Amino acid sequence: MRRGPLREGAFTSKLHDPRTAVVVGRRLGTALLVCFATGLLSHLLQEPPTWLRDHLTSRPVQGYRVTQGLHVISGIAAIPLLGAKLWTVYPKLFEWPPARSVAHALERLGIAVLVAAMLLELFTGLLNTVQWYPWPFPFRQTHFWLGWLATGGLLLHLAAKAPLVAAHWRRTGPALAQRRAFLAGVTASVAVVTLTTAGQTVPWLRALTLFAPRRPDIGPQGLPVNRTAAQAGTTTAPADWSLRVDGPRPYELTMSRLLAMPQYEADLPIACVEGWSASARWAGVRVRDLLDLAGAPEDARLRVTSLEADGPYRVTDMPAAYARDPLTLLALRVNGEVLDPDHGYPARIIAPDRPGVLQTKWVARMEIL
Ligand SMILES: Nc1nc2c(c(=O)[nH]1)N[C@H]1C(S)=C(S)[C@@H](COP(=O)(O)O)O[C@H]1N2
Ligand SMILES: [Mo]
Repeated sequence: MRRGPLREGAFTSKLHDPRTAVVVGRRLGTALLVCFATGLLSHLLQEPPTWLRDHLTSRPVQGYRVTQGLHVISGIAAIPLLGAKLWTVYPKLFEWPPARSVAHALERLGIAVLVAAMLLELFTGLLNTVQWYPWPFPFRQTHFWLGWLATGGLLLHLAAKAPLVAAHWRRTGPALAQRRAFLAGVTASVAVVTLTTAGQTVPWLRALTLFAPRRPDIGPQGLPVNRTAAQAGTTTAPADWSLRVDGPRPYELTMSRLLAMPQYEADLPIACVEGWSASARWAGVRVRDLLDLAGAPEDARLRVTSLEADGPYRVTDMPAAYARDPLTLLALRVNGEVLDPDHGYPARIIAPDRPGVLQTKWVARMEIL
């Protein structure tokens, strides 16, 4: 049986050792921790559970841009780190005997689940940044539950390996030139993938944006587009478009009536869950003025419906903290021009510190809840 990789001494590199595994593991663990925490936050913001809904705040204005930027940056950085970590430990796959005890078998099974969940999690996340979904299951729910599975598996793995991790946290043997070179290579890989993709949300890295799926300054009116008006079937908004607001005092406003209301400006980013962000100067009517006109109570939530016939973001709910924020607009203009159809003409929602998916375009109706 003990042939090929199963032979005694089949792996000769000195770097398949616990010290290298611990050093790479520390970096990978840090990236995964940041990725998990920011991902969790993103899920909570996108679909706030009832207990959280009324405690969310609309500040800092760039909050979601920063956390979601970090989510995608740490996720991308984790890919070469996971590669390095798996290379360091892969000889263990051929351990002999395959299981020494029930505990050992269970630990190996746990690692199999951990590695599978982690690979699938990073793979689905990476493909989401390019909006490619070559699988039959829903991305968001799958990514969410795989995240828990991978993080749970990671904690169990750390618990099982705690003595080994502790023993190799500091270097015990002599410095190894090979290890230093390997770790420098890992650092360089992480730096390259990070620096060439982070520009999709970090403005001062824009010049290095070689591999990011989006350049945040390319698109109509200098802003990228995820779902175009053509894809949403809203290229030609009805000529008699008017905004309908339902509440204690329901009303309808035509475009000219909307334009006759006090207009405000706000510099706010679209911060897409896929990791790109772009700021723009929006102008339009304050949502809170529209709420007051409809006699909405201070703590009322808002439901916004798009002209779009269907699509996952046709209807969105907005907790009171966002609806009452003076920066939250029903935007009619962007960067000094009437909205391009791809950016939501005739009107769109723009609010501070919110995921891009909730910045509803082609608004038809608002409903006070
Ligand atoms: N009605 C509607 N609004 C929508 C969407 C959509 O598909 N339908 N996409 C959202 C997503 S995912 C993002 S990131 C932003 C992008 O806005 P932009 O195309 O103006 O940059 O719009 C949001 N608003
Ligand atoms: Mo998005």
